[in-house]
Amino acid sequence: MSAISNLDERFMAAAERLARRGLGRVWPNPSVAALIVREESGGPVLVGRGVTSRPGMAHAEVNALNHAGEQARGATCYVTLEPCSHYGRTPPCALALVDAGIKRVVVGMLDPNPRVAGRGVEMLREAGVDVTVGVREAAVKVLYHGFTLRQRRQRPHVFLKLAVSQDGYIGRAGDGQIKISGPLSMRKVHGFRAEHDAILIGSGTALEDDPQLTCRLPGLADRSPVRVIVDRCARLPVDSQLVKSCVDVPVWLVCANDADPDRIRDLAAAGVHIIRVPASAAGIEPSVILSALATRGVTRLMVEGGARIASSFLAADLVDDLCVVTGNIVIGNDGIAALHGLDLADVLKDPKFGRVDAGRFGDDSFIYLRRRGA
Ligand code: AOF
Ligand code: ZN
Repeated sequence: MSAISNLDERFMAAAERLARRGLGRVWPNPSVAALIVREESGGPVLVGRGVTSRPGMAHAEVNALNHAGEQARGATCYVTLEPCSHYGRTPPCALALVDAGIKRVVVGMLDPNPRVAGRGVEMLREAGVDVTVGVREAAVKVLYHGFTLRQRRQRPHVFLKLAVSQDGYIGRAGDGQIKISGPLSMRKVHGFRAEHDAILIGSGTALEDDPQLTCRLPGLADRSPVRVIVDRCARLPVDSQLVKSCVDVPVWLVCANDADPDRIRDLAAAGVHIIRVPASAAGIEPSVILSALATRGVTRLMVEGGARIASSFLAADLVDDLCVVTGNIVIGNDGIAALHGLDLADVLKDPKFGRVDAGRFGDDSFIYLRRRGA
């Protein structure tokens, strides 16, 4: 096995950036990127690159090999996730790499899918290919955290985003949607939406704000995540913005098994996908919601509120990443607290989270935390 070089790190970092662009796009599959590099007398030359296509279509390695053509013979393949070894919807990528004459493969991390889990690397080595595993592994693991959690724990990665005023409120009672964050934060939030498979809010927020929850960045309109509404009693109005647009961007409604059948029928007729789950008087458990979403293929979930949903996910210890944006506004009287039964300042100090980023989006400040050891 050859040692990890600085060049390996650089090509893997480039592959990682490419793979990141596909987040939220190819679920339930992981978004993988592969680069094919030839060692020429003047130094390394990139001859092929590929990313995972939509589910059922080609994997990253095959796209990269097609791009490289005959130039792949004798070259190195940098790939963020272990090449697959199984006949799934596509034949094994490990065999495709061998057949194309790839001489060395550099892998970010092993595939947590039990059908692969090291066998892709074995297949390559048995065919005489030189394989290096674990280049930039910590960074690559972040990309595939949702894919890994879905495989191992039957739940997606959960990213909670909160926007609060300077005095710590998320809105004013009875006032509908209040602008808390400025335009730069909104762009950032829409970027976050594009990187997730699904976005979730509670019915309180859906009724109060009548939001769209789409990604509205120029050129990224097709990157809107599935919109999930936790709505125990199926109260979402058929003439809400969400329902009216559900043919273009899906809406999934998670309601109690005993929710009103007439309401469910009307929503289903309008195109809403209904997910019935067990519920108690206290509501629907976050773990039940996450398992239902994982069953339907969701690997990365963004939670956008309101207070009740955010608190229940935090209290159940089901938040992996947390971003709090503080807008340049004071709400004052009648403010709605960001959380119920929890103090946001305590959550931000909780040692189980580590800070990955903090700074400003224009006039707003933000802090981004991630569960340690994730
Ligand atoms: C790769 N390269 O680009 C991806 C891989 O249903 P299939 O046949 O598409 O297989 C999906 C599985 O393949 C997925 O669960 C994961 O284990 C692996 N994903 N593997 O070699 C890729 N996306
Ligand atoms: Zn594959």
